[in-house]
Amino acid sequence: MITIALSKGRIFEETLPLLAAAGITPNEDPESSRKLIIATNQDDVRLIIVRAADVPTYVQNGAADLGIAGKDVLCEHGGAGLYQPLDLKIARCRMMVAVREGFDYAGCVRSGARLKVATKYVKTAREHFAGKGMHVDLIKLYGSMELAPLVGLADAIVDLVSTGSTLRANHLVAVEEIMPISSRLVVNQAALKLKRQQIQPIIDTFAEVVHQKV
Ligand code: PRT
Ligand code: MG
Repeated sequence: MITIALSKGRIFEETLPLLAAAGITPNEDPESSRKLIIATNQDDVRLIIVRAADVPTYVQNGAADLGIAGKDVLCEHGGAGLYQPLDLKIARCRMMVAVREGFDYAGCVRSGARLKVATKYVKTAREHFAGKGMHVDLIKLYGSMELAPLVGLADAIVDLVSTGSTLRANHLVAVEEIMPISSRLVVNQAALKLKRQQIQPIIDTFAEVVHQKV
């Protein structure tokens, strides 16, 4: 049995064509089904539906053989024990620093002022600001980061931006890009050795689809 860990939403939607190319069709739609284990048209392939941030944990521990996770999630997780053979170039966005309109971020950077930064991505943010030699107080949030500068919880946020409409709607502006983000295929290293006959063709097919798109 091959188990693939996916999250609902954009990653699931953008993974369907990749699965289809590998001849895998889910028997149910996780958006409407409450099942967390979804069978497929292939008797020996199943999907498990987990939170996006939990995908690396399932794969690292061998509870799933394969998974698809954003680079944001993988950076926070650290990637230990995971083989990352392929950038799938799906669910793309950018990890950005954003502040309230009119906030003098450049001035703070120049003067070395201590900044309060709210984010779900504490590790990524810590490394980014340390790399710039900036002193920051990090405030861990679990969502709706955009609110923090509006109510005085933080001077800046580190968050993902795709269209920019969430920032605009909240009178925030992006002031710095930390890194471009896309989703990667992750593979349990032991599973790759033990089940290579089943796993390698899936990796190869995904790679073909990704390369055809560019
Ligand atoms: O939603 P949930 O709390 O269950 O978990 P999650 O947010 O981790 O999962 P999900 O499904 O929302 O995102 C899964 C992955 O998609 C992330 O790990 C990213 O790699 C990727 N991705 C791509 C994004 C976005 N684009 C994105 N725009 N993840 C989140 N966003 C959010 C962003 O945080 C911000 O709140 O969308 C908002 C901004 O979007 P724009 O279009 O207004 O700029
Ligand atoms: Mg989300």
